[in-house]
Amino acid sequence: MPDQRTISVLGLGAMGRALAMTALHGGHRVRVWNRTGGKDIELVAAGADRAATPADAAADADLVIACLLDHASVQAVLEPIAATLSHTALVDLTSTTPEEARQLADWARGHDIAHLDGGIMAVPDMIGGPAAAILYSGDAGTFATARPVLDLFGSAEYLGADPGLAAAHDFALLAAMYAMFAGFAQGAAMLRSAGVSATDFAERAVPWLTAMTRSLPGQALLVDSGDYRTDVQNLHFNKAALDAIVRSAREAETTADVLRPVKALVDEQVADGHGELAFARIVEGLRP
Ligand code: FVH
Repeated sequence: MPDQRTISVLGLGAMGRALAMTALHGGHRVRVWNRTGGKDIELVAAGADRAATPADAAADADLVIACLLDHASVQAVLEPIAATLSHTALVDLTSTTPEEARQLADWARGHDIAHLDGGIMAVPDMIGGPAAAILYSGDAGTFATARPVLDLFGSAEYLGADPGLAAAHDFALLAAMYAMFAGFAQGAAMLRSAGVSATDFAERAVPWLTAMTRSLPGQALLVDSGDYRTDVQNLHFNKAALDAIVRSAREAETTADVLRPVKALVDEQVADGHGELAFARIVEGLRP
């Protein structure tokens, strides 16, 4: 293997294990560490080296990958080994907020650690497959150097030098995902009282939501231009629709808890005199 590297993976939850196994299958030397024992058995059987401490894992590694629960656990694991990490490349694939990513980057800079933050847009089973995407931001040199390894995990996209950019995109995408999942739950609850299973609902929801996502680029143009004029389905129309859906939820003896914040945003726009404009204008109600 011409470009075999020593990769250290700190954190062997479901995602850390998937990353470590993928790096092993890519032909790299992989050192693994986890706070509690027993999660590395398959990896060690596949050829990974078990490290007793984070410092042992990170010592002289070409690339240190942290994949821990959250920012606090990243700090707890990395801060005591700052000296070991000095002059190595650190990729943090833990989900953190943009500010937390920037804080870690500042800390890393202060210890001569090259830092790259990553937002994983995949679940563990997808790692190494064609549907996995990971967004990166921070040190461009580290992205370039680590690229052959990062490409093993999924498509790798570098968003820019601001270390918070990957996390910002990650959480924006997750916000959209959670709203969609919650919308599915609301619809499933409403249909359940009509005796329709969630399975049947899902069969209809998938093509419907897929078709609706095609309107997103058009909505984005309105948001980016700030010009929300529309010939179709203005906020008056959407207010009437949401009022009826909330009544329908009541008839189905479910709450409308998922819809209520959406309705509130629409109501606010209409009350402020924007009823002739497009639904996308609710984004203005989300500004501070
Ligand atoms: N799993 C997924 O689908 C998502 C997809 C998108 C990205 N996320 C993020 O990836 C990070 C890790 O996720 P995970 O799935 O591996 O999570 P867990 O299986 O819960 O493993 C958590 C690991 O973190 C270790 N840990 C927690 N607290 C500490 C601490 N204070 N000190 C040291 N290690 C800590 C934990 O260790 P242990 O409990 O086994 O001892 C696990 O190794 C995460 O940010 C996701 O949001 C995954």
